[in-house]
Amino acid sequence: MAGKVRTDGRAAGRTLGIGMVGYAFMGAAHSQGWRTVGRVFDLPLRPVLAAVCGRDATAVRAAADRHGWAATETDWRDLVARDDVDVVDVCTPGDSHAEIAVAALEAGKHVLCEKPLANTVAEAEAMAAAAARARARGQAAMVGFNYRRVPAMAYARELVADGRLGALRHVRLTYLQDWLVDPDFPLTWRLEREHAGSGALGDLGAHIVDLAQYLAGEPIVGVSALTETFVRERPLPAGAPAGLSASGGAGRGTVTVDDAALFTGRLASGALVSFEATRMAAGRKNALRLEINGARGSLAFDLERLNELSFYDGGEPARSAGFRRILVTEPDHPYLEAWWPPGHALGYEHTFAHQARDLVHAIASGAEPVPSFADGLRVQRVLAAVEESAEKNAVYTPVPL
Ligand code: SOE
Repeated sequence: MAGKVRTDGRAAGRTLGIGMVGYAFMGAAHSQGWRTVGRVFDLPLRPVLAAVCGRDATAVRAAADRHGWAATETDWRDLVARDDVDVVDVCTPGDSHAEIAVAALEAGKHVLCEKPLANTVAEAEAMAAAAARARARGQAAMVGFNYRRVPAMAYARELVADGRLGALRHVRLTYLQDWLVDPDFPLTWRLEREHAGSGALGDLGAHIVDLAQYLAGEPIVGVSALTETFVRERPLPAGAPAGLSASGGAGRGTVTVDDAALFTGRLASGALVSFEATRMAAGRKNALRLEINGARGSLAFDLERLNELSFYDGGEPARSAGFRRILVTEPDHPYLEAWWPPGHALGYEHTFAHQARDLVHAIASGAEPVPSFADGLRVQRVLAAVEESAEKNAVYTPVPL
């Protein structure tokens, strides 16, 4: 499936044609990843930005020029049908993930799909089934939980898997943003259930559910939840959003998703997990924070300081023990071998290059990429369970004094 022999660039060898659907915030981030990955990492296949697709011909041409795509399409079916596209990268709102990803897999393409995998469990099940059929034909399907590719997160997973924390007791995760705190922020697609599936829950909660299961190496087996929509009506948008910004126009519409989700869960081993996802935490821009406490030690992480990991080793003598800060920039830390000398920090955008790197290796070796569509489905089931629990609203009122 992968194309012509090329010898320029670090990723010498056969090319791998990428076709991307969608070019807004996530499309821009994925473009950066695809543009960079073959120049930084030694890869068995050389990604080529073959074509990008969007409905507006002028806007997609401008996006192609800005982000380095060779050609444009205005119908995703035409992108999927192109001979120079080996991988279809789905960066559209959730309501089109299933249709595009399943069609691309059935057309023999590899697929990378943004998170959350889908808007519903039924869609995610269809996607996971299509991915399993495609896998039997040698195709790869990966879901874009990019925060697994923060070097400190991949290293944290190694520490947990190596038993450095012992049996896990607590996992605590919060993901806080504030771009919805203004009640006049317009009703963009991320606030409409029919397009986004859910609100803070699917947008941010999906990341922390995936991280909890990834870091612990075990599934969440039960949840109990509260969700809330604080601002129920907003101005209709005046035009297309730019990143997370947008301006309001005439008229108002109803918000059909949650603004915040608060839930607890239990891991298969019995460890307790707490989650909080909101886009209304004034002053918190992209604050994904977590702490894991085990019988032998603890870990703590803050995405706003993503080159650092705090580690407490309970095996050290009490008088000198304490949380210490590990600067995760050494060449033998995950993904760091190809970047800068120690201490020369990485950022958000690098996670997309790492994601692309891992997918290219999986395609070349025939290994199943992780997170797979089955992993995406597991997250989707947790999100659905959270919504069900919140709807049932089994709240017990304390007896007044
Ligand atoms: C918006 O809330 C958003 O872009 C999410 O959709 C992304 O998944 C997250 O990585 C950053 O914030």
